Amino acid sequence: MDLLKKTAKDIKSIKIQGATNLAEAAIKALEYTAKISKAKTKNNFISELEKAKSLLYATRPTEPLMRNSLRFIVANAKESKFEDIDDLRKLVSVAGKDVLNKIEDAKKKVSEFAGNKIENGMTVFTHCHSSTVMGAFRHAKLHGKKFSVICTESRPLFQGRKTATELVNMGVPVTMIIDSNVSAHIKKADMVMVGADLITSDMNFVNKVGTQNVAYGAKRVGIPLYVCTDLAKFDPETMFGKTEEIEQRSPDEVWKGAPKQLKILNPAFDLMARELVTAYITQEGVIAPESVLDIINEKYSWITYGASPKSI
Ligand code: RUB
Repeated sequence: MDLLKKTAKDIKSIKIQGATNLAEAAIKALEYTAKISKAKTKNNFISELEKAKSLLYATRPTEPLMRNSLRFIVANAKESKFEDIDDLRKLVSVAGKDVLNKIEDAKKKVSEFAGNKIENGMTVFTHCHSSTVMGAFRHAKLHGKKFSVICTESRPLFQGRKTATELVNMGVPVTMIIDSNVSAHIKKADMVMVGADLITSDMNFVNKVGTQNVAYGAKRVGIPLYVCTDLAKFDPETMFGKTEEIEQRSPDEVWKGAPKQLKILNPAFDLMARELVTAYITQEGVIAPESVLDIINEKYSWITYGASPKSI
């Protein structure tokens, strides 16, 4: 199987998991498509890229970091003056590397800023598996902070086990709880740190299903909720009125062999209102939800590049 098809399959099945990891894999798959293209004209080359982009978009509909990255790279190729396929191939490779560097750089900064928020003696509550939140834990640990973590299992696919295993390997004390026990344990934490899949133009965010319980729990017991995220998870299409689609996954993940008449709902994500967010911890620092859009408009035109009401 070629790398494009394999990547699409692995993203769909969650073998490649989390917004950052899957966006990076999708960028590499697009670069690969350009590299092996046998197109003889620019039109054919671009249409191959567009096809690969659509295949990757369709794997997980709630992932703007992937969409923004692929749209930027393809738009660059489309709008360039180059006609020669080798020149276009190089351009895709350069734009791909540029976006990958931006993503890695953002993650490093977010991990550092979020890690600085963790103080000695703190207990941090997290949900699912976010490579960005893990980066914050790693940063805090490397800086000699003594802290502990409470993490959820994150059913039905148990991404919490990945979080717990990584923390155990890091030497950070961690307690795993079952998802339905969040309200009993959240009061033991000093703060919540979660990742994000998406930020909307009204500054709400989307993350793994179950985050809503965690966020309301944090509000109820009066502890802060920090969303550790690359600003490139902003979905520009929400500026044009798009209502974010929440990915619905197979009922088999919840109960394989369930009675046929039974309706099982298995959404991948929750949408959280901005009022539940203490701050977004981003590559631009720890910022209030209200400031996110201004920063994106001022400094991150690549995120909105090529997005239009027509793309909805
Ligand atoms: C993963 C999830 C993560 C975000 C952020 O969901 O909700 O919190 O994707 O991850 P899934 P990161 O397991 O369904 O992909 O910080 O690594 O981008």
